[in-house]
Amino acid sequence: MHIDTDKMAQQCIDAISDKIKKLNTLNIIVVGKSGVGKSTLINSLFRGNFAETGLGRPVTSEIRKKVKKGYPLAIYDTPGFELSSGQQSKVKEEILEIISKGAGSKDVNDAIHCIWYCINVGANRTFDESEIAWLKEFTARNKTTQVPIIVVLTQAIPKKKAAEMKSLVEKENLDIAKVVPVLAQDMDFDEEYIARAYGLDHLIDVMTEVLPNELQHTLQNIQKANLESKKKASQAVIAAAVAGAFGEGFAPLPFADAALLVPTQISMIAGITVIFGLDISKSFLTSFVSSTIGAAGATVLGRSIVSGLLKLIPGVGTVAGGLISGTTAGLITTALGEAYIKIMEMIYKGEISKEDLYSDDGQKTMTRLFKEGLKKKR
Ligand SMILES: Nc1nc2c(ncn2[C@@H]2O[C@H](COP(=O)(O)OP(=O)(O)OP(=O)(O)O)[C@@H](O)[C@H]2O)c(=O)[nH]1
Ligand SMILES: [Mg+2]
Repeated sequence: MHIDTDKMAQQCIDAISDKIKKLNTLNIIVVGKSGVGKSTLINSLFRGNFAETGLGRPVTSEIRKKVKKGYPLAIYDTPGFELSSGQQSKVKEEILEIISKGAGSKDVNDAIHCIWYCINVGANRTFDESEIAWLKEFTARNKTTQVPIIVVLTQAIPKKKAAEMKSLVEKENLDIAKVVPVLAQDMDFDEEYIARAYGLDHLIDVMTEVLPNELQHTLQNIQKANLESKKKASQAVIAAAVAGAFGEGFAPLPFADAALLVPTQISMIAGITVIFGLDISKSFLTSFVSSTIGAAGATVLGRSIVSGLLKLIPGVGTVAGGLISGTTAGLITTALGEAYIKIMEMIYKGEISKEDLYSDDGQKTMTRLFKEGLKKKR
């Protein structure tokens, strides 16, 4: 039996597009005065220049909704927020109306999942008390709906000023999730002084904390600011795949039936791809499959490859009676998943180009990563 790498790659592609289709849509309301940096924040946090997708559709007189086809995010923007106190309170009522509309639905896609209240730090600005007043009233009304509110301090430079503003807001003991200072993009002051962007990764961590499970993969798919968070979510995909398929009670399998394991691995690979949010081609997947589990040209877990691979796993040695245990299948799957994460990471960081992946060197790298994973003591 030969492993059909082409077929397996196609199954991965199908599983990826299926998972992408099934991603729930993340709905965020972004509040903040004009020019504070809302659009810059969105574009720096999420892939694909999301904020440039036009003005959006007006949903109320003050609020516009931005969506992009095939992209699991909706941003409710509040342009012109600072006009007058009458207008501010109108925005407040309209947000509450949108929230309560969604809260009545059973579908998670209809709910508002998070509010970012953006305040510009800026070196020469003074703190605007009316914003605290707005937040006080808003959080009181949000008691029953409990939509998490994150106060984002935008253009948070100088850091000292940002820290002062942070404690000013925290002192109010508002019912909010967190105050997060962010500099979304590097800021040039002159030739000599450039303030480096910071805080976006922290904002992703806070989002991870406040969002429900159904939206974790969506967040990872669209965010481009926190690699560690993607890796952590990917590790969880591996752990779930292994526990689900090869956990307790898994009876040892004869090699001939080992192809049964393949769907678990395909779904794992697809899950990790979705978390990284990268455009992955079928030829890349063919290359990955053939240089890892397919390296020996056998069935995925067929006899020859299994005996070859098992020699690498510490403490396993050879297989008795032509059977493969759940633990062993789990180890192979874990090594495969971890090698895939490393490759995704290299692509994400731009350390490896698409051409490199198909070269002999690229394939050798993939084989090496997989084998190292098998040899690792766990
Ligand atoms: N360097 C730097 N510039 C920023 C940052 N955030 C905002 N800006 C600049 O501030 C200006 C306003 O930013 P926007 O992101 O358009 O602000 P906005 O809140 O979307 O404004 P409205 O859409 O008018 O409500 C732009 O010139 C941005 O380039 C940042 O983190 N770093
Ligand atoms: Mg804007």
